[in-house]
Amino acid sequence: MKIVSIGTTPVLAPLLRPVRTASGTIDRFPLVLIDVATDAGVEGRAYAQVYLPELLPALEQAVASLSSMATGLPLVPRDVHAHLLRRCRLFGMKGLLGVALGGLDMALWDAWARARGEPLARALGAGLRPLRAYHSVGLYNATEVVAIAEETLAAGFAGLKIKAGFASFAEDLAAVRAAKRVLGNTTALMIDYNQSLTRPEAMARCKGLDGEGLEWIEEPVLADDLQGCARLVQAVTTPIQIGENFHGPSEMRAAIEARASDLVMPDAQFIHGVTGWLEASALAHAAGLPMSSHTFVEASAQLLCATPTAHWIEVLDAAGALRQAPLQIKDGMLMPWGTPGIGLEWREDMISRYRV
Ligand code: SMN
Ligand code: MG
Repeated sequence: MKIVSIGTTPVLAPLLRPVRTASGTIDRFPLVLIDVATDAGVEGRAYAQVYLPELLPALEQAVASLSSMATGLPLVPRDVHAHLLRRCRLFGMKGLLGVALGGLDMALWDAWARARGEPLARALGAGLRPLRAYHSVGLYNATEVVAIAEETLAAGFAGLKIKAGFASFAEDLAAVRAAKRVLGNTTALMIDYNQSLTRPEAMARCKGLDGEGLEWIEEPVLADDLQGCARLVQAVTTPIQIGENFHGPSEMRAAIEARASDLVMPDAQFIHGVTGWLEASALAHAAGLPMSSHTFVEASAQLLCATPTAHWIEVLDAAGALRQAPLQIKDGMLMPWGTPGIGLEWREDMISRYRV
């Protein structure tokens, strides 16, 4: 079976509510939908994402450029991945190019699993199983967060992640305590600083949050400040979580060697797709690190079933408005779909409406 074409469609996907972070707000999710066609009529679907609409054309072009190097090759995802890494060796596969590789890789693996009539997890030799799911939202103050926490409980999530990084630590702490008052001790609460703090401020705020019963504190300092993260791991009891910005498995390996976190949460595209995720899950297993996901709920649901140290699945449903199948969340768990591949069937009417 050969790859005969790879199409890209840029869209600004609508969100239920903007994702406000301490490092910027996402009103609509800039996605590049990726559609792989083969000479056997099997298709593959996935998407890549950026966080700024201004970067969407560049991401689409990066996907198209890599696609030109993959078209005509046999549909053997690992071999295509290795071919693209070799071809781009001089330039390097980080940043936007690495993200494009991740999205393309997911689409190739989707086609590969569809060709076998299996959900991706089963095609990888794993059974489908329910995954502990948390609701991931933006930055909300102590007043606003109450309704969000109530909605989280009503929706049946096992956890809630709110962003933090207000101007004052007092505002962070107030939002945490307001959310905890609603969630109680049975529903987990995580916070995410999105790399917004300096090292001294991060040390002060993480120590100030110790004892608040948080599931984790995410990206308190810059994602590549491994020493800064390692110091926080040593200084506070609350688990430090990083990983959405690991550009490929090699950066995850470096973070593990630096003991930069208690937990890891690679992003399916940044980690370079299914191929990269499988390497990352082996690194986490060898290091004994619980491994969660970041966005890309469709592919992540399949991949976490094949991840030995699977921890949480993040539910921030960037492509939900464009996708036919609704998420299945009940009693705190997300049940991966049993349809072939990663379960992405587009709603063409919504794509027409939101394409740019
Ligand atoms: C996040 C980052 C970028 C886009 C959406 C959400 C956030 C998370 O860091 O962990 O969900
Ligand atoms: Mg995050």
